[in-house]
Amino acid sequence: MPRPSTTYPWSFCRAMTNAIGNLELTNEYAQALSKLGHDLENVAEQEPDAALGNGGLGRLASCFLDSLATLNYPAWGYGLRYKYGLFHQEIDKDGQHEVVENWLEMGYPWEIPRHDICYPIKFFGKTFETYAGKKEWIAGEDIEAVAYDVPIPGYKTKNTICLRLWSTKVSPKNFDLEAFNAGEYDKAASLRNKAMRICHVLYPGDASTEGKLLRLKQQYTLCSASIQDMIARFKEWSGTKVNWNDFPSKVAIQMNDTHPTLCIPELMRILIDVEGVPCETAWDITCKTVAYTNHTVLPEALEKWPLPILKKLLPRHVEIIEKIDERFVKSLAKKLSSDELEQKVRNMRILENVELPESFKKEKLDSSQSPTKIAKTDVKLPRGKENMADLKAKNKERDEARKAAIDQGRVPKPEVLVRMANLSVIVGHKVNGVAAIHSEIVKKDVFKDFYQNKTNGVTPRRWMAYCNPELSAVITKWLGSQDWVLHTELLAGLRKHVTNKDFLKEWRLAKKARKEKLAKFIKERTGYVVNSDSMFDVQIKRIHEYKRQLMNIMGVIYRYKKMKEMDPKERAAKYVPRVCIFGGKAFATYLNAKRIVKLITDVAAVVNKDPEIGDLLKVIFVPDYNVSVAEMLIPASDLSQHISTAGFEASGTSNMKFVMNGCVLIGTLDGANVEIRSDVGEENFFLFGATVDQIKAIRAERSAGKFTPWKGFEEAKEFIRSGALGDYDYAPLLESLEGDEGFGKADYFLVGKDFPAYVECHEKVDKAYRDQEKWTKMSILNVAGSSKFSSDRTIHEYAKEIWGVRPSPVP
Ligand code: DL6
Repeated sequence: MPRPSTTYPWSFCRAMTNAIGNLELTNEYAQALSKLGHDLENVAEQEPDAALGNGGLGRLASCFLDSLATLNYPAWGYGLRYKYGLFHQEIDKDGQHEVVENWLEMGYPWEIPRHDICYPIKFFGKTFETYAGKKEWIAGEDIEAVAYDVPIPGYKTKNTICLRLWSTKVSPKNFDLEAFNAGEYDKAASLRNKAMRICHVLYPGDASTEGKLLRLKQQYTLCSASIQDMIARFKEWSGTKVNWNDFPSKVAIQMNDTHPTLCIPELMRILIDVEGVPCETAWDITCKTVAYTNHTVLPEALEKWPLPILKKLLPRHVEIIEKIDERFVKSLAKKLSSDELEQKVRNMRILENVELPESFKKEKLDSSQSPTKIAKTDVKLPRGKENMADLKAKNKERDEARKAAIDQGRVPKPEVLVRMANLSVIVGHKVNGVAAIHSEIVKKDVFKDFYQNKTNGVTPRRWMAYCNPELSAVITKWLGSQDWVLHTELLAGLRKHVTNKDFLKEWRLAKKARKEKLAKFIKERTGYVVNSDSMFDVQIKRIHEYKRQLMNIMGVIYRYKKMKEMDPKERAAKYVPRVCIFGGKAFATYLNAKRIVKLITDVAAVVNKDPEIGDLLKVIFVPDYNVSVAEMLIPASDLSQHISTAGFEASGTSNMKFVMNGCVLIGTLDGANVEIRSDVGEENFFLFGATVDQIKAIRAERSAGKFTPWKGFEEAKEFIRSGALGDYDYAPLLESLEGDEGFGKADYFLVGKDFPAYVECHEKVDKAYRDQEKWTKMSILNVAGSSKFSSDRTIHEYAKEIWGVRPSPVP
């Protein structure tokens, strides 16, 4: 084998193994450790996962950092250093329990505390106008953000970039020594506790006002510290002569979803109030500096914050946001006719539930004014399904009725909300979605102009070379070099070997080696024994109704029921042995997601001990799904499920990882599945289910009472209801599949509608898997067609088309 770094068969790829792999020092490390009596794999496994994200969004950012470093871009990543990461998932007889994830318990050796890099962060207080006519914000709470740097080395390059994580503390000058000496210890430590709380946990509950304030404090801390840091570096670069107009050509900020949206008013505030830049120039600089990536079209995931809460916490920022909103509304008033104005403004402006002032309507009539710069944006903002053109008239009627009811005091006045996505779209110079179909939806329904597509990608270092050394070695051998790790387009070269029996055999052996490892891991984690000759069918991702783990487990129930109805010969002729593997965390307050977890484990308990079924069907829920578990499962999978309701999954990234590891997908035309299917070849992808275009008509049919569910679906529901799985109350979960109308009800995610096609598609999977040679070819052709899904391609696109940045290799 030409290169040492992928030949070492470790199981998990943590920061250490990733770093030594990228530095091409794996074998040297392994040898050095062995001389000291240690095994690299064991040492690597001691490292905890830094669980600083919730799912695809954070993991995508990590892949991007790897590509940025590898491709020699001068980039920085910013985040918060949470004391406790995403919770640790425990499963018992009642289902999922969340336990604190104490990843810092033993310290984290890869971070470098930078006590020299520390910025003040302010909250609450009031704003004043100074005698000089400037705005000043006198804060009510002062804390500090201190940097912890995690180096990210690139692959085969000297370029190492920095992930800077902020932790919060109080300055000693704010310690209340007087209170302490008076024995009032709680009072003395009160500010310190408030500061510490900010970086305590990822995504704290935000149902209460206190919870909302805490989340906003987190978001603002990230934005303020990072912007101050960028400005400090820009000033250092500028030397004695700072020309603020150079800022956008030196700094590009990519907002990864809406959580960092407060970067916008913070950059404006610092430029105007602190640096004395004129408002118009600050506006221009800010627009040219920030760009926004939208990662979801789910209405509930688009952040909106109550204006009074935001105002209380960040009074100066709200003034700036209100100004941006006002400019935007004025610009619309100049562009649109009076009849469209009200509805358009309602949809597009930053503030929700604010009446349009009469003066704007009047201004509309005054056509003499020239348009302002903000008039660049003509966007249609998210209103979910209600935003269809044909519902316009209905909406107008409804709005008028609602307004009358509010005016007459029959219903309370709705709270004014700040729509963070609208703010990002209005100010950002580019907006992009994360897969072609997602960007089409974003373009049509959400953000009409200023949209781009940047299909996501994943790093082939971690997700092929390091997590699957066995398959990587086969690829390297047959391609003749390891260059594919940097140039994934070379993977297409595998196609020409697809009829070579030796190649097919080596491929199968490599897959089998990973399956054996996984079988061992499953036994350790769950106690269940699985046969590694079975098909490994895997669905791992956050548990959500739109991702339809429910459809998967109902499919398993249906399969089990049918098997029980058959005699052993018939059963063995129809079905290939399968291990159906699930993994994923349900958000702590998302009850239906937790019920789905419980359902999977209940089905496992019944099926796995049924002697009549034996190895023909096993069900596994791997607890505490995280990156390390993914690295164990993905290389060992034969089939993986990406079965979201069409139009709901923005992209998905695990689908890309599975394809790169020679796993065949079953899925809907959703997210990046669409592009994957086209690149690997339609015959190498198991497609089923309603398309985005069909869904509207299906829902209409359903609410007109015209939908008759398939008998097989009713049988699966009946099995759950029957008590065969124990006495857990599944009624609320089953109710979500029933009824005629409503979000989250009436089978909103079309499980029943797609179920027959899903079951039929699995029959095709069984048939294809029986022919092992055919299946191996499909597996190879998946890898051969996976080139586009490298995050190297994605990063080059962002750099060229959004940031205007070129690689700058370290000399
Ligand atoms: O773009 C990364 C990832 C996509 O692959 C997933 O399809 C999408 O669900 C996820 N989005 C989020 C946003 N959620 N919020 N808030 O996690 O982004």
